[in-house]
Amino acid sequence: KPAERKEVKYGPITPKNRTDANMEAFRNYGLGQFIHWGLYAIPGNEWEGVSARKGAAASEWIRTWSGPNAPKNWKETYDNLYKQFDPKSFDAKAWAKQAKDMGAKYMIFTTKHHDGFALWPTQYSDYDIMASPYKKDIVKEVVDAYTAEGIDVYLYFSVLEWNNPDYLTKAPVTAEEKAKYNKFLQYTKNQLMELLTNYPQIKGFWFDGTWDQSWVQSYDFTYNLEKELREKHPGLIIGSRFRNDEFGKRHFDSNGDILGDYEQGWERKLPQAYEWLDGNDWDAVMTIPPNGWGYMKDWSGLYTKTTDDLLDMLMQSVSLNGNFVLNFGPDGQGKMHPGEDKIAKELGAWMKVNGEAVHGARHADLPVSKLGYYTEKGNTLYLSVFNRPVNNIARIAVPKKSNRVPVSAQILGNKAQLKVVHSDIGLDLDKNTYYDVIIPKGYKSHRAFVIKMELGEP
Ligand code: JFZ
Repeated sequence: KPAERKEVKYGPITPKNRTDANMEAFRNYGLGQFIHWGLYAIPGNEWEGVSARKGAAASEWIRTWSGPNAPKNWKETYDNLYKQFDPKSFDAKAWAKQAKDMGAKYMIFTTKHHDGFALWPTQYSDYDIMASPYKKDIVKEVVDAYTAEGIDVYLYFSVLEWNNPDYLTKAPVTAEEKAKYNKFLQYTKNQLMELLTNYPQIKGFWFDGTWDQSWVQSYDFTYNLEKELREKHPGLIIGSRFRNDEFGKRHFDSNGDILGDYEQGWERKLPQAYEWLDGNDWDAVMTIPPNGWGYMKDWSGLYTKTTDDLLDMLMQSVSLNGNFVLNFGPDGQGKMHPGEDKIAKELGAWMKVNGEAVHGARHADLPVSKLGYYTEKGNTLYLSVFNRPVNNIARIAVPKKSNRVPVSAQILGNKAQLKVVHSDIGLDLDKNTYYDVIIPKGYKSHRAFVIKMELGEP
């Protein structure tokens, strides 16, 4: 943050930490699902059976890469994939059921990625689902199915379009460029208004592809567009990746104030300390492969995150007041990758027992634990134990000045009451005191488990 406040005309439109019901719901989600689905699902990161790129390649970017086995005119090939898009196994209700069983409370769906192909029937382009053999409104199916399961829907929307002749990367200079790009801006606005008209149930937008100078320099347009979107859809939630101020500052304006309702920069990474977040709402989005949001046929040779890895990230996120959003990339027929199915099941089984430490839970103001992550709900404190101590003593440091300390404890999914012992071991006596929760030696768990503690007077 700058020492002195600067005059910023195109700063935040909504206040930090909105207190309305929609934002409260956002804070309570804990776990979300992202779905990247589009034409890139057909190649699945391969040209004729050979990976376009190995390692940290993002499969939904295949149009930009030739790769060892790409057809000569691979961009043209890609731009004709829509003629084959006919997902016979697509079942939005099955996806929504899976997400619900996994414990997801919101989902983000790609209406249009960087390739520009719209998965809904749009009046403003011919490059949409109606041009494909499928010819049905996929966005509607998804919005309806998830809403019916009680899962809030957010729409991912890429501003950037690779193959739109009106799109520019650099800020327009000539009159001709300006006319073209203005047309593009109008088109973007039309599509966004159209999405709000068609799918009034949605809770928010998850914007992407807003980093090019053309968009950055359009701060007057984007500021007004944000206002119009909010007027049309009261309560709408927009992340910090939508726009920037007149000095080109994205996510946070020149005074360090967040632009939008939550910080949207945590992409395949997590904040390591609560202080980093400056009290802002946030979510983190995560892939299972190293980087690959769209379908990847072949996971071999890649490190794909395990259920335990993901649970660790989930609890870290929630303990820092954020939502953790796990990405799925269904194949060209609409089926999830088998590896994703497995993870969804395992996460769901864990969430069934431990979900109360996630949904509606908040950051707990306690010294960080080496054993795992704290979350809290009213007078209930949760410790998700990822590192079980060899002596089975879960030692909880409590600031001396605190008027709430653990008075009783159990393990979620287990009825037995655990012993709680005040063990003032004499370290940093002026600051903290300690409460030991005794984990029964016979208690076995093959994953992280959650100690639930009631807090009361010392
Ligand atoms: C973008 C897309 O390019 C990608 O295909 C995917 O949809 C992902 C969710 O979003 O990629 C980004 C965007 C922002 C950052 C990194 C990758 N970032 O802010 O670090």
